[in-house]
Amino acid sequence: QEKRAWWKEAVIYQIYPRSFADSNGDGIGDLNGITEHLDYLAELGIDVIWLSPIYASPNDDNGYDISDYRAIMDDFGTMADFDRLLTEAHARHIRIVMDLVVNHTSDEHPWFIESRKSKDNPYRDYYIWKDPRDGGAPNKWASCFSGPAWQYDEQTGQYYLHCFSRKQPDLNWDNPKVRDEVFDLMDWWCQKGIDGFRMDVISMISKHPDFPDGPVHEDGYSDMFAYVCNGPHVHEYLQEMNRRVLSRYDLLTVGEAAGVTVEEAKKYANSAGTELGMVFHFEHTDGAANSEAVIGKWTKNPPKMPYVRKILNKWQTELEGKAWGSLYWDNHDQPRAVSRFGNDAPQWRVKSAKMLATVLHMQKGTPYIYQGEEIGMTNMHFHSVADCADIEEKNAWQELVVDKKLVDGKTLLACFDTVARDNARTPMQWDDTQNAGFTTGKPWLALNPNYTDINVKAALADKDSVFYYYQQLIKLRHTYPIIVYGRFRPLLEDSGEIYAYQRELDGQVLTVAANWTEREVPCNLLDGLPGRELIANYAAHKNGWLQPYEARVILTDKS
Ligand code: TEU
Ligand code: CA
Repeated sequence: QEKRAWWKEAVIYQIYPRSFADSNGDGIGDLNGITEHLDYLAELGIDVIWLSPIYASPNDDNGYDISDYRAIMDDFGTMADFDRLLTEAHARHIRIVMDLVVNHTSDEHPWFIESRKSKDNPYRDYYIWKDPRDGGAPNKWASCFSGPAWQYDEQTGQYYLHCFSRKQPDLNWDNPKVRDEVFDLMDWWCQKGIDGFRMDVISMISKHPDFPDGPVHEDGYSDMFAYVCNGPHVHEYLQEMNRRVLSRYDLLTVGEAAGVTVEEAKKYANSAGTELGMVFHFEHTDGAANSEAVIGKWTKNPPKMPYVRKILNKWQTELEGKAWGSLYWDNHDQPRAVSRFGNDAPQWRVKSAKMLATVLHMQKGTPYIYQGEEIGMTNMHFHSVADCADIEEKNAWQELVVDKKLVDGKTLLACFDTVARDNARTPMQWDDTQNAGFTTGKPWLALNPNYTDINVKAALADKDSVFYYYQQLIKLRHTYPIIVYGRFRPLLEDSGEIYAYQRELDGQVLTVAANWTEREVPCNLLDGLPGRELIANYAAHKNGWLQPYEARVILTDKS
């Protein structure tokens, strides 16, 4: 029997503050903008908001490069605004989970400013510095955002490691002082009354002590992932974090665990609770693995349902009784769910968005909704690299199209339309007025022009909208323990079109069937099944068939 916890029963809503709501007309979403829309989130019924980073930052990577962990980014407001947001959220029984970005800091963080000054500076070992090798970088690792993972620093003649951008130097977690600092700042936020942490690339805090090259690719770079993810001390450090901070509060913790396997996840999110509550894995969203890539993560192709199903089913069954899972289709690093996994053509957008929501929200684990997903927001169309704001896209363009000419611009733009992070970062579409009610000024990133049709106002006015379907799914989760705690059992695993499974708890059975295609598909799984329909995205079903993108959920009581 699963141990109960509020964060296992909760539904989380992720806010990317820069793109959510602008309260002061500077074109940038902010904390007061979020506070103004809390009633909307309460109406949706979510329990928790995960805020992407709101700390002081030079914004090389939109706040994932932090220069002061105890201050609010000027663009987003003040600490008083934050305190008000926290109070107002709590008044609506909505909890707030902060993004904790401590694999790296900004190069403008005082620790790094000190660290780079001299080899004997007390902060030197806060970061990872190495001597040059053969007059060049210490090894061949490529950074996640193109180019080498090492940056040479004139001042001291050494290189520092940055797994992400040059302005995101990696902290040295092997230094106990670094761990003290991190645990202190976590404690500071806990004292404020926040409700948890989403931990950015927490699987990367322990690096292989030898920094081996690994197999070097044609372009002269090697993959660092095997040497930076799930490293030798990662579990030890998280257990220390758990002892020193997490266990002293009642928190939701979710580790963003790049490179995590299901075996590793059983340690990070172990049921004994010695590390984290749960982790995000990337096996079902990893573009390179689930559809043919053009280069690196860049692909033009949709993922294939049987692959996605195989991955999700594996995580459902393998974690059972051993670790808690998380459920998501998209986030601020991923394309829009309905465009990637569903069908965003006007005639199928609503149906397929509801189908995807059903498949995910009836599974075991804590579901995450990314802002705009609940109204079926879609991917953007990028006409040129000038339409992109994301450092990952801009660097990829420079390296792949301009410098190395490995792919032509048209192809890379098509890949951007398919998987670029900016798809998720176009501003939230509130209504059909200018700039979708997101801002009265000039938005920091162009809106998706389809905001005239797809927006919150329209969704709230239409009882068949994606919004009300999500609202219903959330209510169901809050009503039926089987949806939270039921054991998962896969069905029809050979089907190329249908994703089906069951959940079981105390003799009750929940049966879920979803047609992942725009064709009618024969299916008699639900015909004559005793019980009642909890939710469906068609008003009437057809015996023997699942209609295009049809999804249904039947609850059968103990006989
Ligand atoms: O992401 C880390 C990560 O592993 C990826 O999701 C990565 O951004 C993606 O594969 C690039 O294609 C986290 C944050 O979610 C992301 O926004 C940050 O850019 C990154 O860490 C660095 O902090
Ligand atoms: Ca603003």
